[in-house]
Amino acid sequence: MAVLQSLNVCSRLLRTHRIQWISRLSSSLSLRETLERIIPEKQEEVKSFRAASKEKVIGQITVDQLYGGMRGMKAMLCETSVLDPDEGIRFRGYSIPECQKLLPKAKGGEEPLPEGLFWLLLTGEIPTENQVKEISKEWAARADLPPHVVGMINSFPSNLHPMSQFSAAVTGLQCESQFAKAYASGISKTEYWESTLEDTMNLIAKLPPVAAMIYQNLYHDEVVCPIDPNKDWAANFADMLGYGDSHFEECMRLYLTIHADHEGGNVSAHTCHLVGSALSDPYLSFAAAMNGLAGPLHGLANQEVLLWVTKCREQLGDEISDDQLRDFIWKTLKSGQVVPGYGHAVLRKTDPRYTAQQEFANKHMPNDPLFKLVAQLYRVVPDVLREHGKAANPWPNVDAHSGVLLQHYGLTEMSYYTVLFGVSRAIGVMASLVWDRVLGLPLERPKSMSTEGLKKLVGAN
Ligand code: CMX
Repeated sequence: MAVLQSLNVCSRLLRTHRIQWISRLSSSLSLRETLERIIPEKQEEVKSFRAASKEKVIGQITVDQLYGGMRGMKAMLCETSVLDPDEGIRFRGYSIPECQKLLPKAKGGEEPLPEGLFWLLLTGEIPTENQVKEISKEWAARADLPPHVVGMINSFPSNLHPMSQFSAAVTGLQCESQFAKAYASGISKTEYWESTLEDTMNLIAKLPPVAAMIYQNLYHDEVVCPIDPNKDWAANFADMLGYGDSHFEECMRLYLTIHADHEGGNVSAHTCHLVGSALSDPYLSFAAAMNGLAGPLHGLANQEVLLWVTKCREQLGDEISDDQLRDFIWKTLKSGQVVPGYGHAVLRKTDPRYTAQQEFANKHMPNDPLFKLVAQLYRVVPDVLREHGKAANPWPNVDAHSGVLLQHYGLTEMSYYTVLFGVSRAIGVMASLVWDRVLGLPLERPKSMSTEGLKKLVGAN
């Protein structure tokens, strides 16, 4: 008995030491080494799960879903994040407040570094401060733009929307694709993820200078400042935009973290996955995603919110009563428009990305008049939308709040806001694209039906 007990103690000690040793080892690995450690295990898990469960039914499709934008249809895979209708987004299982608490921060800062979220989305693990610093350094080192892209951005006409400039410039970067080169050289399918990761790192690194050039050309005619290799990605971006004070840097860290990923079915994520499934390279896949993000029902809603709120202030002044606000909202609805920043295809409660921004505003700009108006809208809009009776979700989404923060710091050019969303969205959709290649996901090709075919299928006249 005594021998057994001491054997148990020994094995527990060995296990504890092994766990400590593994976690010490893990915390010193690079991103690529971490992925190399994780990938074989995950591939095996998916392979055996798929083989054991391939006939299991996970849902049914109704005629209404076919005409209704496939809402609720479980039809795709996304490993990086999951969206719960009531709770909102979880990145690899972590809520936004948990990410705010656990992800590494800049020295003296309170908001998480987007580099840390990228690591989490790719690996499922919370990185150490050093690991995040390495990513910041790598992105700073990879940020140079090829001369033809600089020339291209400089020659865009000022009436080309910033999102069109952004997506065109990303397409212009495509000649740098390591994936396209590797594919052309005939690499094996099992190696696709490695060059996809290289493209992902290069693309994310280059997005801030691309976006900053577009901003400076359109609104300030200033030259974009060089990257500082000692600063993090968001702080460099803030500098390049010309707003390099520590509060704006914190705002950008939060902004670029919370907009990064919203599971797989939203238009930008789904587009990136779909285009990537044709083995179009990461640059082409991301440019396509940005063309989807540019729609007013998706990412452009942050521009729409500011236009709408500005119109409200122009018509009603700064002191607006709840009754006046109610009338203004009704006017919008009666003219057949949507209330921008409210409603969601999946969410049924206030978007936690809205709440995170509200908390930031409460901390940093409690007396900002625009923040007060947005808070007043939060009190008034949901009841109006309920009475209107159409929107399944009367609560605000991420876009209802982001413009307020940017306006406060002087970034007032609302037609630019979706570009910031796009820079952030790269983190999520590109991490997903790497996993698409890790798991060897095939060409996406669902079956479409005609109304005639559907009628026959369900036995309708
Ligand atoms: N104001 C007025 N009407 C709204 C509404 C809103 N904010 N949200 C939904 N509705 C309407 C829809 O237009 C639809 O009307 P019809 O039946 O006449 O077509 C009806 O309510 C039912 O729509 P739903 O099932 O609640 O919402 P959907 O899943 O079809 O659409 C979304 C979701 C986001 C497109 C919609 O809520 C909307 O247009 N919101 C305003 C735009 C916006 O904020 N978009 C940003 C979303 C977040 C993001 O992707 O960035």
